[in-house]
Amino acid sequence: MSELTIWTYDWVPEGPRGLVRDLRLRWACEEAGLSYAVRTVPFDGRETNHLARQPFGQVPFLNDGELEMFESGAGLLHLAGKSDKLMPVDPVGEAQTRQWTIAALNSIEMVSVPWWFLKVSGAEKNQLTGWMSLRLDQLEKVLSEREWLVAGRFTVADLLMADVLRVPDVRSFGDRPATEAYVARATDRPAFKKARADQISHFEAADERRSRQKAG
Ligand SMILES: N[C@@H](CCC(=O)N[C@@H](CS)C(=O)NCC(=O)O)C(=O)O
Repeated sequence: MSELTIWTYDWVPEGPRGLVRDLRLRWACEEAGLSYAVRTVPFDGRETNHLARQPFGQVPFLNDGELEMFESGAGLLHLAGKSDKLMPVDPVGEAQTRQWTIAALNSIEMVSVPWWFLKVSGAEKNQLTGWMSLRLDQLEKVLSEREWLVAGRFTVADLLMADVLRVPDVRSFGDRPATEAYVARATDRPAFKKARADQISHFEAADERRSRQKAG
C-alpha cells in the first residue's frame, strides 16, 4: 500500500463533485508523480464521525506513513516538500511559494468562501461583494504581470490559487481576463484533469454502490 493516503468522503451530492478539496491533494500528487491511495469516511454523520482525524468533521485529511494531517493547505505544503515540481528548492523560491500559498487561503479564500455562502443563500449582492471585488481586482493586477505566481513557473501556490479561483461563482464574478487566462492555464494541466476525473469517478462509483444497496 502507498505511504500517502488522501481521505475524502465516501459520497457527496452532485453539486460539489469536482470541487471537493481532496482534489487539491490528488492534483499535487499527480503533478509530483507521488503515488497515493484514496480512502473514505462516511458523508452521513460527518459532523461527528471522524473528529479525531479532522476536528471540524471536514475533508480532506492526509496520512503520510504514521503522520496524520488535516487542512488542505497544510497537506499541500507537506507534499510540496517532497518534490521540486511543486516548490522551488532555493530559499527565496520556497519562501515565496509558502507566502502565495497562504495568500490563496488567507487573502482570497478567506473572502471568497463567505461571499459565495451568502450568495448561494440568496443574497446575490451582499456586504462582502465590495471586498471580494477589491481582492480579485488586486489579484488581477498581479496576474496581468506574470504567468505564474512564483519563480516564473507553476508551483503549489498556483495549484491552490487556481483551485480557489475556479469555483464557478467566483470564476464568473466580474470580467478579469488575466485571472481567467490563469485559471484556464492551470486547469488545462494534465495533472488537474486526471485529479478531477478521478474524483468524479470516485463519487459516481459511490452512486452505483448506493443504488445497489437500496435495490437489494
Ligand atoms: N479549511 C479546510 C476546509 C475543508 C472543507 O471546507 N471541506 C469541505 C469539503 S471541500 C467539507 O468537508 N465540507 C463539509 C462540512 O464542512 O461539513 C481545508 O482547506 O481543508
